[in-house]
Amino acid sequence: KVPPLANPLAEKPDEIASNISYHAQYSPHFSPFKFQLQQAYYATAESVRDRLIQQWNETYLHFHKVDPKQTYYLSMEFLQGRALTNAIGNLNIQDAYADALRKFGLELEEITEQEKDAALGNGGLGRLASCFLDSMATLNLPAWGYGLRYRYGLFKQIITKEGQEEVAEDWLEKFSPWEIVRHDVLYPIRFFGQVEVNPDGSRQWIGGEVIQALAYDVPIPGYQTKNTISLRLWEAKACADDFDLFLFNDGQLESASVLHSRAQQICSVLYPGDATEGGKLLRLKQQYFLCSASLQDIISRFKERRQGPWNWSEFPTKVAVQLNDTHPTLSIPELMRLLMDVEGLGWDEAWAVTSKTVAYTNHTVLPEALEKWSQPVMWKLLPRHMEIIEEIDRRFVALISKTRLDLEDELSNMRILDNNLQKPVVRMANLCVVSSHTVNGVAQLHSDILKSELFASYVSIWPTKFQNKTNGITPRRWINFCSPELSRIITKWLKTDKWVTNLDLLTGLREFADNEDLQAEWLSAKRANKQRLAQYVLQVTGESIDPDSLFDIQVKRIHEYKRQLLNILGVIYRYKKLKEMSPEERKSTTARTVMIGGKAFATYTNAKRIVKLVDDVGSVVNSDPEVNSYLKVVFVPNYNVSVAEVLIPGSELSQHISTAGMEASGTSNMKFALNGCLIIGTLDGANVEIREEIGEENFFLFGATADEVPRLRKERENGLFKPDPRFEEAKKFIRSGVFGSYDYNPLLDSLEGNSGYGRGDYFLVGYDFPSYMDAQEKVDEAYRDKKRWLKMSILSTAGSGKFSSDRTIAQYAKEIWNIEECRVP
Ligand code: DL6
Repeated sequence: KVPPLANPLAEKPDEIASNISYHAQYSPHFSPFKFQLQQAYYATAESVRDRLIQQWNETYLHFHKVDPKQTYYLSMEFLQGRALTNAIGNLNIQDAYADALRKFGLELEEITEQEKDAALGNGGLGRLASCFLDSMATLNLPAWGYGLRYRYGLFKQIITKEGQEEVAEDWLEKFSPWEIVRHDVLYPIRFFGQVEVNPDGSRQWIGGEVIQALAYDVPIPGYQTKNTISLRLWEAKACADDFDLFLFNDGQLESASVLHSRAQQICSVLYPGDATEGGKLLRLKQQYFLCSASLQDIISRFKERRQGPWNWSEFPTKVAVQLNDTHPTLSIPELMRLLMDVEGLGWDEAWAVTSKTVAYTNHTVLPEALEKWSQPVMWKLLPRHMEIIEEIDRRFVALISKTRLDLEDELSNMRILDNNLQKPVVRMANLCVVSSHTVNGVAQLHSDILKSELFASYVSIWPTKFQNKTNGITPRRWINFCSPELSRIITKWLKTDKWVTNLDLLTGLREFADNEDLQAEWLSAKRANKQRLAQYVLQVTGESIDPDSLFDIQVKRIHEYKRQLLNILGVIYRYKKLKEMSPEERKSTTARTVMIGGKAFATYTNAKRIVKLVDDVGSVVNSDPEVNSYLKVVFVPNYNVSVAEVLIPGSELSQHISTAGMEASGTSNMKFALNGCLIIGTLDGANVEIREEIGEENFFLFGATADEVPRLRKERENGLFKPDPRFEEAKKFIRSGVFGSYDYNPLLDSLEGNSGYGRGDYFLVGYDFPSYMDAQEKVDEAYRDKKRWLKMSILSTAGSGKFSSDRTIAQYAKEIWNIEECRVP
């Protein structure tokens, strides 16, 4: 018997249970009268969604009425992870939902486990965007996210005997209860075609093919506030009359729906392979699709909120557009086009509006990640935008030639267009720097490098344009919900739960770092998290790991600059030494479980070799009875947000060991530190600031510094590098074939030679190896002193306050966007 839907704002378990049963019966997605875990998940999610919709609509109306300046965060990636735990946590109704589900004989945890991760992102940049949305909502800021509704998220990683295999991740296999399609929000998006000059000299882009962008909205609830903002994801759709019924009836089934399948391709996957021309064109289409749909939507909202005539100079006082890296750069020429060709503004007026509206965040200095698009491809796909880009470039050259003769020599590198005859390209980062009012890096060291190296020439023209905004993470997902027991202890000792929205309060733990009672509680919470992690590892790999050993974790995208290779070479050396020890000697060592996880881009061969090596080392070490009670090595497959939520709380040591100067910030370092995990790391990205905050005595530092790296590379080129014998021994051990018959020579060869990106040990693994091994010895020693380790762990959490994304977003709001809180009453 199903009671009618009770109050969607229900808080009592009985009412909630009746909402759940209502959805099970009247929002059916399965055969009737079945209520197993899947059905229960969808019904539970829908009951939570009712509540979100209520708050969401109120937020929408409130923003509409107040008409504040609003930020639009444009990103090709959002790594949202699961939504259910987060939603009921932010709404503070976990206990009521747990009680309600118990009435059906179900546990909340088993229901939340049913949800597939929304993995519409690749790594740090995408997860940052999702943490930012949580903070924007929590801080009651008028802000929205815009992205793409990829049919398949980031691939699922399967580890086989051959190494990593990629399988499409079907996050929409059934459906997502968190998205609402807005059938009334639809914009035309043109590709190809030509530019026509009107009799009055104005220009118009016509012809080509037109598809539609359809809005899907995902609610983003703030923590303990009514404010619920939107993540608007665009889906590509062909127009109904693009289906050629005549051809279809004539048996030409595929030709009949060419535009439908082209539209489908646009949002099929995140980062389609770009080795081919077709792949490159598809990526460019995706980027333009996001930019055009979002800007048409932003302009339409700007108009809708104006009563009576408006002045376009008002636009930047109502709209801030933040470009999450260069992927949405086409927003710049698209906004210019819409303002000039559709709204009839002149160049100067359109340029003033655009450059006061758009700001750009850089997330990398890696040369291969700095986007450059082929000019011929751009002319073909976006002819009007290329005209506009050429004009921006021409005006920039004129400005420098007129006012800054001293920059003449640097001008060719500063220009937006690289007119190299063989391969003319558009440099997207340069277009962003020239056109944005603000450019920021994501950690102090990275922002300094941008100013002194990558964008140095621009700094003297626009000294105030460049800022730093050190990244942050949301404390809700990354401790409060994923480590409830540790959170409860923090609340108990701080005598307040306000730290969840004011993370600086964690410094209050410092005075208790030596307290034996706190240490005992801390130990027991960490131990429970380690047991949960051990259970997970057993379930996904079949490997049983010992919660009494030190849990040492490195999880992130696999990349040579992140140096998972340094980690595994260290493990190999350790294994060799353990083999050489007597059984008695082994007993005095610190037992460790090393876990490494992360996905390698499908075409990045060396990264895939690293995955294979880690897995092979694991197979040998874990089955070696002499050693496996002192060392285990696990490759954790398919690392994603939900896996991180289990790994991070159970970690004790985490590795952030990139070549200095190459990791823009890192955000997992912040998540680990917040969870009382100690860091072994280089002075790179946000490690520098984390170490400052938690104290250098609580951080295991090693390696060259960023300003030493160029000299060290030069010395190596000149044959001056003398490898440490331990490094040579580890490589030789791999070459001896101990870890199987796979050919590791190409990987090891990348560590030899004198120079070259990806060769000649460009990432300085050999140079940093000895100091890394010395730091690892200090880790072993510290871990043997349980009290000391616990104190360091507490101090790590206590020093993590700065790394809340609430702090980062408050700084963006004040120092870049100039927006203010707009709280729903
Ligand atoms: O800013 C978020 C995140 C940083 O923490 C990482 O250090 C950085 O590697 C990452 N960058 C990218 C680059 N993608 N592109 N282009 O993901 O950003």
